[in-house]
Amino acid sequence: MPSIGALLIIGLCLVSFLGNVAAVPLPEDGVVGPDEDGLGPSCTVIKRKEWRRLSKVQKKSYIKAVKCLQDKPAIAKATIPNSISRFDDFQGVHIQQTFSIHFVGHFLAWHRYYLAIYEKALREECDYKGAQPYWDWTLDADNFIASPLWDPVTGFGGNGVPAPADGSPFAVPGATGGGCVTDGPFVDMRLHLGPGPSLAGTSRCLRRAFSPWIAKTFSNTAKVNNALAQKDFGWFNKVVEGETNFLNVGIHGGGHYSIGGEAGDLYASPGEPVFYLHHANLDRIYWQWQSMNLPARLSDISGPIQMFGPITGPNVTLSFPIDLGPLAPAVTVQELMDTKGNKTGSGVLCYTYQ
Ligand SMILES: *[C@@H]1O[C@H](CO)[C@@H](O)[C@H](O)[C@H]1NC(C)=O
Ligand SMILES: *[C@@H]1O[C@H](CO)[C@@H](O)[C@H](O)[C@H]1NC(C)=O
Ligand SMILES: [Cu+2]
Repeated sequence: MPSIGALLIIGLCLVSFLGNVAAVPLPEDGVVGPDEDGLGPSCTVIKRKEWRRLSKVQKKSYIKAVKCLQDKPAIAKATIPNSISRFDDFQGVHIQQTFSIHFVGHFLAWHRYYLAIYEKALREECDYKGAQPYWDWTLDADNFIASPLWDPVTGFGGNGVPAPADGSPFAVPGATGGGCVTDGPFVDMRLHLGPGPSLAGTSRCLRRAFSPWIAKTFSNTAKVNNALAQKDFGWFNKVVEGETNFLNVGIHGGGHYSIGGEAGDLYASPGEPVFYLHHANLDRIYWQWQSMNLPARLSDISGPIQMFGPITGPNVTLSFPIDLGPLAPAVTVQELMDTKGNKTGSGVLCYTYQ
């Protein structure tokens, strides 16, 4: 059993009213027509795009929707009493389930569903018209600090203020900053849950501790290609998640520890708004891997049910339940295998990547 300490560290719609004459609704950029595949119109497939392919207006509308979620009252108070906002609800559920959703066979399926429900909340509760954007961090691996994601106006703001090292032997290599963010849309954000496993009510700032070394070492194209080259899901998942040490944090850990601070907290990382763009990118890579051999890979699932579970099982199968607690009804892994499953009648999802 790994120590908890060790785990801690891994741890417009432009409804175009042309004046008030002939209101011609323009198709929302990023949404494709219901008939794009010649399939039934059971859902409208939305297209998730890389952050820098969004227009300025789209970027602002995404960030506005995230802030809206941070202002909407929680619905999960029955199980997470100190959750204040809908944004907190998501973070709280991740904190509660940390030990049952990482280093397990359903790690990618669980986070896939979690993201889809977050995207749904942005769209249905906060009037966001686009799809969940993703962050292709390979584009920033060699110049992490210069990433447009950290732009204070058209991005998520930058690094945390320098903070004294906490003396932890698990300090992230190359980490800088460490304190509260000093600019951008989340400069005044308050986190109410965490850090770590704590669900006691707090009021904390958003912390970041950029590590360009982590980005360069783990968030590069060679690492992604290595994951994509894996022959079965078991190996793909292992390569993506990596290990609980800084010699091999995988591309999952790369995204988390390159941002650091809240994002580097195995439990509380969804308190970092960029968490959702990082995980969308992992999900995109997962879908890319599946798409290389869809007939086989729409049903390839394996890996332990229990964290670091024994090789002798029990293992995750297609009928394994994925539970988001108060966020959404439970579904099976099977229902999450196809990102367009609701269109083909095999699941609950309805998005694709561009
Ligand atoms: C679980 O999966 C492992 C690795 O694929 C396999 O060796 C083991 O037999 C499986 N356990 C059960 C109970 O099926
Ligand atoms: C999936 O599609 C069906 C119609 O085919 C619809 O009734 C159902 O609500 C959809 N599920 C989700 C989760 O969107
Ligand atoms: Cu997670």
